[in-house]
Amino acid sequence: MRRTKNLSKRKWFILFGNPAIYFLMGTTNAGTKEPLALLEEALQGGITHFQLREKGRGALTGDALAEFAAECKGLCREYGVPIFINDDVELACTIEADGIHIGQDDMDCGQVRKQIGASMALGVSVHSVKEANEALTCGATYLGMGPVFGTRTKSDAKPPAGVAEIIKVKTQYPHVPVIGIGGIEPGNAEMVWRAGVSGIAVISSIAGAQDVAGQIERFKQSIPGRRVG
Ligand code: 3NM
Repeated sequence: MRRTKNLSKRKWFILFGNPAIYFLMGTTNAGTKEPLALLEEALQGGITHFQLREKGRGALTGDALAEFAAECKGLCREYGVPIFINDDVELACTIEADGIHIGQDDMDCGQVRKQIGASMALGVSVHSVKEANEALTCGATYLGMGPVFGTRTKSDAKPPAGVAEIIKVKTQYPHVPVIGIGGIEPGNAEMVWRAGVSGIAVISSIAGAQDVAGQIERFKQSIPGRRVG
């Protein structure tokens, strides 16, 4: 069912209050599906967060990307789901996204916080307590940590790291939302939840599913204590 919510009035600090099923996608992840149709299937299926991550061969750029991003935002608004933009401050500001996500090699995190101001959420990929500390010092709202498992989606991904560093970061910063990413599927998600994450971020296991809504339901059932049936 569609819900219309004014997310601009929503403060970022409650963005990860409930377990998050955070879907990442760009046009190059949609396979044979029409990208916006795939996003809408995922929204209907109950994703809680969306990140536009437009990467790889054939990725949209310039006006085409801005137009696609605005369409994604419109759809996300209809379902009351916050939209994040990967790596592109200008695009995030142009479409007034709810947040931006950057990696360690992308941009200086403090500089990004200055550019986006205080009200936009900032996600930063980190791999250690040290990087977590640096990201939080320059104003990160949440941390992404991965790859937990092997992934073929990100060509320059580091070796699989499991959940050990996630547990260390959560021990040091229990109140900071951490999102696990990389090779997460319904069958291996439980150990990620048990490491204390606020959410799991997924590309291929949702984008490539025949039954997108069914797959999202399986992810929901992987949340300890939330199993249904
Ligand atoms: N970042 P899939 S792994 C975008 O380790 C991304 O920071 C990673 O895709 C990291 O769910 C990754 O298909 C790819 O494995 C996630």
